[in-house]
Amino acid sequence: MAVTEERTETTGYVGQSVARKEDAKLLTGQARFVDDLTLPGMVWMVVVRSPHAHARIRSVDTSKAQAAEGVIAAFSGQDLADEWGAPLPMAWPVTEDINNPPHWPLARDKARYVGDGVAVVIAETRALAKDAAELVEVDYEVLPAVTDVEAALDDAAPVVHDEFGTNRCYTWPLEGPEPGAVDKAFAEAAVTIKERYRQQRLIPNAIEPRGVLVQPVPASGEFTMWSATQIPHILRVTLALTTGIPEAKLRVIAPAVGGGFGSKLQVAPEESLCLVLARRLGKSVKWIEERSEGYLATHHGRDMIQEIELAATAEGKITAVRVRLTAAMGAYLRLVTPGIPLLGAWVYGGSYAIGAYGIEIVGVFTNTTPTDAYRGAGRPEATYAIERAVDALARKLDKDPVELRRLNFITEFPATLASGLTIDSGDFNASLDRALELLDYDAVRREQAERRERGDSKQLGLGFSTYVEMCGLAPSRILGAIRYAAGGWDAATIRVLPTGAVQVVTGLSPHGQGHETTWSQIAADLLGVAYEEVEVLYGDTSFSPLGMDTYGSRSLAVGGAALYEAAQKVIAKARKIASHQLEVAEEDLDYEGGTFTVKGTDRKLTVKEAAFGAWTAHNLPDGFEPGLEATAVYDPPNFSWPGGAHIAVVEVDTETGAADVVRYIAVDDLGTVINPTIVNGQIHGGITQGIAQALFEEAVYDDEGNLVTGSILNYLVPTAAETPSFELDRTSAPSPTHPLGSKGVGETGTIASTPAVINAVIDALAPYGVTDIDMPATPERVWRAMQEGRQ
Ligand code: MCN
Repeated sequence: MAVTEERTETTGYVGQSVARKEDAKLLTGQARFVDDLTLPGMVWMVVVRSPHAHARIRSVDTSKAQAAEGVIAAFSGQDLADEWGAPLPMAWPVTEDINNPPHWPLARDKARYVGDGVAVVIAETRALAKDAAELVEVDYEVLPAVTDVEAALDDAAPVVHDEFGTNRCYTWPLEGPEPGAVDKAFAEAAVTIKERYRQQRLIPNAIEPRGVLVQPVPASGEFTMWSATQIPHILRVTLALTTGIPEAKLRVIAPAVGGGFGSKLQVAPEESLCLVLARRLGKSVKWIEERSEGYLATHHGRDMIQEIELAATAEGKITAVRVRLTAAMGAYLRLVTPGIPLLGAWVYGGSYAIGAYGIEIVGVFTNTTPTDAYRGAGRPEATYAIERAVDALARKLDKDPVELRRLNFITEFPATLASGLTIDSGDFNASLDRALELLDYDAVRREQAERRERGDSKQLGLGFSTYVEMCGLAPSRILGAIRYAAGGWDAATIRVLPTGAVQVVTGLSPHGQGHETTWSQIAADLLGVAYEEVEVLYGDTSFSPLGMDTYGSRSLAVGGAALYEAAQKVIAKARKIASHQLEVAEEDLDYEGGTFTVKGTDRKLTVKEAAFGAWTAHNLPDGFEPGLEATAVYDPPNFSWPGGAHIAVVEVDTETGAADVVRYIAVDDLGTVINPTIVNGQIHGGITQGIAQALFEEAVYDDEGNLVTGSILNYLVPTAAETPSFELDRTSAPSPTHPLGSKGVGETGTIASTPAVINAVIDALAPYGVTDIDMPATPERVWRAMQEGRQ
């Protein structure tokens, strides 16, 4: 990997690539994942899943399974009907009239996708439970299924939820402030283009499959749940609401979690099942997902058809963007399914100063695994559409795609978008300049021309993506305005212990992002202690009751700001102790790096000394509460707006159609960077996921609704061998609304990279007249596009 030297100037820990605190435990196998946990008397749950995409359940006979060796119980959906007061939660009813079907943890009347749970078996061991699950007899009446999102809107299509009489789930429109402005801009435009793109369905592949273990204490009615989840706090609230277990009696722990990428931002049927079965049986119940089971039962991502139109002046200034999305919900609405396409709805104008904007989203039920958050969630789709459309406009006008981008960039900040939100900061030209410099644009274009000239069998293509992203979810009042059921704030508590060691409790729930490290860096700098002296605690509702967890690249943008505010409160308290003990007014104290100094003297008191004084409580100001700790809850005033320029250089083998990414340059504006190595890792992973969508991955269903790509053998997750050595650099336009000036990074790579790669493939194939290609751009698709383009 080539990384240009980080240019942050720092004397503290922030900005340094300190080694990750988490890694010693992870690399030596001492981190404890759910599957490492065993409890006395623990039993195992296995879910019996429908082999049919659409089938009425006539009856479920569990008697043979119940009689099998080691089996403790077996239940159908009907058997467990009284366990829940409400269906699984759906927290984002995007419109008032949304069709919101009840989603019970086990199907009761119909199975609606291959993998839908229809029964459970609980046995002494996992193997015995699996064997007995095969003895459950389900009498299905198989019904015709529909898996294609557009076909599902046909009047003749099978209806997934009979009660609605349609597969349309909702229609959600958004138009800029001036009604009719979009139509007017299109009517007056010198040039218009209309493009149609397919966002294929993707399957998240966290390295650790899902898993859950619930321990009941029947005497007190208490439950402890360990789950491989991104959202222990949201789980606790929603499980309490749906199962009737009092919230205070339910403790949710996210132990070591091996990644999620959105797939563990869920209140899953299996979590709810283990909890109610532990209550019913009075035993600890464990479930661990198998990989191919996860392909069916963990939610999927993307799966939408996009139509995007641009209106422009003759010179290429974009005057309006109009978008229509047809988005697959899958068979049920999970936690935030309907809201995922909306997360992109505000940024289909990209980093460009467009005049007018309108979008309509239609959510559609299909007989497929439900969709929900997958890295980027709505924003990779938006960025793909606008970045490809800008290239299409450049082709139509015969302009350089770089120049067309520059012509349209937003250059004044804060910038209010035609969609209504305000980007607080950015400098898109600066990132693009730096990326072109790293690339050596002219040289690569020259080589491209030479290869074309000599008819080289390996043609070069150059693809750009100058993106802006909306992350750091989110200002609570905006979430409320768009009908999301929860808030977007987060919390931090800082305790300076008597010895001066610092304990930080965060409401986030990291699962690979390295918060122990970056939170330690921030706290150590603010409080003037060593990095090693900071301990970061997370992922357990018993000691961090306040939190909204980790997703949407919100942790640093929201939880990091809460950490900063908590530190300010601790410093303010310590200042009172220093003023009292040094016998000067608070204003006469300077504070830097953990030490208060009386102005113009060398009389000092450190935060550590103040903490010891706060513990002995022998000499505190009147009314001062002993102990040195503070909690802050931070609700962000705006989203976080990272942006930048990504460039892919692709070599296409014209004989086989194979596209190979040979160079990848990413220049991102993340404001203040806390830990460059962690950030690079986030960008590497993100870009790899974006390349995966462009070239490799696709969930394919057959006409009966079977998932054809049902295993990691035929669902092509790329490895390091399929990616180039990334060339990374950064520019910085610090966020004015974040106390550290930082912007989120967790999704940038995924959001930016997919269109860069596809634009590059299309650019390589320009001599063949190719202007479009579906994802993933497999060798076969590329080869066929070349043959069709030639005709
Ligand atoms: N960071 C930094 N400087 C910045 C921005 C971030 O040093 N300017 C650091 C943060 O302090 C944090 C990490 O980078 O340690 C990521 O921060 P942030 O952008 O706030 O993202 P989150 O921590 O909220 O993580 C969520 C994000 C998402 S939405 C997905 S999806 C994703 C991702 O993180 N899933 C991941 N990265 C992942 N990484 C791993 N290993 N596993 C996943 O499942």
